[in-house]
Amino acid sequence: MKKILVANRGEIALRIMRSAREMGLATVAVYSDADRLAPFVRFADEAVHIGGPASSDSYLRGDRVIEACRATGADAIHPGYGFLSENANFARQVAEAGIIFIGPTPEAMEVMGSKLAAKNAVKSYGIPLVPGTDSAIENLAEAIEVAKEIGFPLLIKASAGGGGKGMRIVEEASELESQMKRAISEAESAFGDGAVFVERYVSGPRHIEIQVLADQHGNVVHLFERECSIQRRHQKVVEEAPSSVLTPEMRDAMGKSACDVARACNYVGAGTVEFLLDDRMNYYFLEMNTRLQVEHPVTEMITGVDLVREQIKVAEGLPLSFTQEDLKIHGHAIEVRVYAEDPQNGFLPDIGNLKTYKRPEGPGIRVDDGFEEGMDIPIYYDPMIAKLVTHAGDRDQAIARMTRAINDFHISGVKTTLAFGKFAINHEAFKSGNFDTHFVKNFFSPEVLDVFVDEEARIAALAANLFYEKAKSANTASENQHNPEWRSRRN
Ligand code: MV4
Repeated sequence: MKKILVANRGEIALRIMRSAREMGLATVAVYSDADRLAPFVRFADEAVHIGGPASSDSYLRGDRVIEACRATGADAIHPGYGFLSENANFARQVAEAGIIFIGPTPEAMEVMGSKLAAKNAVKSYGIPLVPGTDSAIENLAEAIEVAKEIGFPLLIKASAGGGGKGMRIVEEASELESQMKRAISEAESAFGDGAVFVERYVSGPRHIEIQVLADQHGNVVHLFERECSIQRRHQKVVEEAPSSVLTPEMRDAMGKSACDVARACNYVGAGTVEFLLDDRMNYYFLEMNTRLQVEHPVTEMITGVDLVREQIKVAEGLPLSFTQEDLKIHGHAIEVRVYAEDPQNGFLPDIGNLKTYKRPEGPGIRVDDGFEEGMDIPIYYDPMIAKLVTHAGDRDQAIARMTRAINDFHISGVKTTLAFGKFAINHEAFKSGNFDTHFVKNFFSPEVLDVFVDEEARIAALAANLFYEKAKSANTASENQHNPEWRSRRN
């Protein structure tokens, strides 16, 4: 492998190319009209324009991506996340074109893309599953039969869904028929596959996922968990590693289960196995994501492993260079996603120009982003501006470091979720570790940010006043240099 094409954009394209370059590989970017001036395009050794700003005209055009590979002589494609990353047909076309797809086989992607196929694949491995059906429910009589066993509330899920798409809660028997009908017709129109199944509804669960790595020689390891319960409408907001509730024994058991899920589909590369953890610390396998995930940096921070580098080595056919026993957890890492959204106005995307964009710096801080000061945030894609990651010796220090990093992240021109992140990680429930997937719903309302936003306004006013006083006494003494007010008002 000599040259890698990255079929993605923004922060993840940049992040992948950095590892590729460190490995001595040449890099090719593909870009849309909207990304002509983006840092990832400039960073690449070569760049190929593949179409208009809409994803469907560019980043989702597998044919143009493969053509760009041919034109540049790239011998591998890294799909990043989103876009074509979990498209089994694309992976197949890539292989047929004689290009290496940096990821699992199309077959593994297909098995895990179908929640029912996934359940059946792992059946013989003794992995805990939420009580429910393992084949499509076709009619009401069947649903009533299952409901009698598992009770209410229950959850109807689309087999082709995932990531929260195509789920319906049924509170009582009288709703079962209408909800079934709706779920089936929704699944048909959304995924072209009307297969639905039923599970017991686990209320107030935690979302814990395990990072796995598998090579082409049958070696599978896990790189511990990420706690991802702090999410809003299935969009993760804060992720951390390790989880503050897992005992070493639980971690071991869930890690082994995750490796078994990977084995069950002959997985190759980096993947993530999602589990629910209920209030009695029972865990259940939910689904496997067959890609590198947005939140992979927290795992990199606590393990010291460069996951993209490992993905590339595995795709080249090299065996993993470490065993499970070699892997240890070092300290604690937290990621806060910074979106160009207004948390005080229903998280509406607030695209525009990044008038000010100053990143926090210092030990234990990592910022994965794809923007620079003065750039416009395009309306066509995900409104994530940056992933802010802190790493420290323990969880309390990682929280303190994140708070400091958020305070030192200066963005103007667009509204961001920075204050929301600060609210979340400093909330009593987060600090204590006692929270679940309902955190945002339970604790967040737009007013809770007033204190943070006001605080910023106060500091700005104070700074302006200090500046004014200093200018006024510029040719006299410098008594304002250690203004005690300034110190006491800092947070
Ligand atoms: C569940 C569940 C409760 N009970 N399944 C949402 C994402 C998808 N991976 C599966 N999801 C859920 N499945 C049963 N049987 C609750 C969720 C869920 C959830 C899971 C993880 C993170 C956030 C969530 C938010 C709402 C619901």
